Amino acid sequence: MEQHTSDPSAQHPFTLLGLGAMGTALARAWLAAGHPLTVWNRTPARAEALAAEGATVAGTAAEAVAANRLVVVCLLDDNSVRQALSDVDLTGRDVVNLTTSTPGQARALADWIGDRGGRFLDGGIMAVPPMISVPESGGYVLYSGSTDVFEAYRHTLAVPTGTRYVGTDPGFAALYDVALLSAMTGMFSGAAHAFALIRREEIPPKDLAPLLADWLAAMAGAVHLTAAQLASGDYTMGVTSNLAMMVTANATLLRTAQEQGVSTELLTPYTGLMARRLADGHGDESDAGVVDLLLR
Ligand code: FVH
Repeated sequence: MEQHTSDPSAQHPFTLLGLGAMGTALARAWLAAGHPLTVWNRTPARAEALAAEGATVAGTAAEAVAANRLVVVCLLDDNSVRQALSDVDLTGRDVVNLTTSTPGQARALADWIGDRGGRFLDGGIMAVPPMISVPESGGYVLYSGSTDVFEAYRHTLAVPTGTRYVGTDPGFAALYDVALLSAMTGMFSGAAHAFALIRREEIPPKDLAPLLADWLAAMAGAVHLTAAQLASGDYTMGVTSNLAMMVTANATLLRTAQEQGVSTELLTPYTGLMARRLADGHGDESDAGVVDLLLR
């Protein structure tokens, strides 16, 4: 069984389980870089194109895992990973799981694989398939779990996109991943509300889109101040837009929605929390205190 070396130019053989949209993009990146790849997919037809591109196609997950020490997994969800690996001998295997999961699922999977003689590294992919093999796209994979596994394969893992190791806790990659995806969900919900506001007007959505993209990008940097305030416990530190002003402005946002015949259901969860903080006497602070209101 080949041990990966620290030579960044070496092209080591390994196994990839899962040839969905993301698994296929990853496979192509590794094949293009010259890595001998053994692949397996539940639906064999999805492996045909990759066979033509040089991949070795295994008939079963067990066969694929037996072929190499490093096994990268990119399946739909935690359940599919458990199903695919249920009857597979993992002794001496290094499993790198790029399947989206919760922190709890990642930790449990680390134990499950450890109990069966394997080492475990979890990954959270911060990229969509077209960003793979495009370094300037800004994509990367968050990794956490075994430092030894990350160090052993870091050059191989860096082939498709960037890598960021975030700690030995196997749940941390998933936690960072879900934190970023959750923030993205809030951003998309805000954009949906913005498009709804102009929907019945003679304003083409394409006229709003560049303004929206630039404004969101300009505001995104505010998270650094929020982080500093949360760390210090002083939510008045560096405040330029205080909560009292923002809650008054929120009334304008909500009234505009009414005027435009748009539901406020995407806005009110957040504006309601801001109003609660104001009612609790935090008008001179930023909205960082909303974070504390969310903790149960
Ligand atoms: N695609 C994306 O935009 C996102 C970007 C960020 C990261 N995600 C996560 O990556 C994982 C894989 O996503 P995907 O895009 O490859 O997903 P699909 O194209 O739907 O392919 C799913 C693969 O999983 C196989 N599969 C499903 N259930 C099972 C099962 N019970 N046993 C074995 N394999 C299973 C499926 O096989 P098949 O349907 O072709 O037989 C595909 O190979 C995912 O965690 C995203 O959240 C992607």
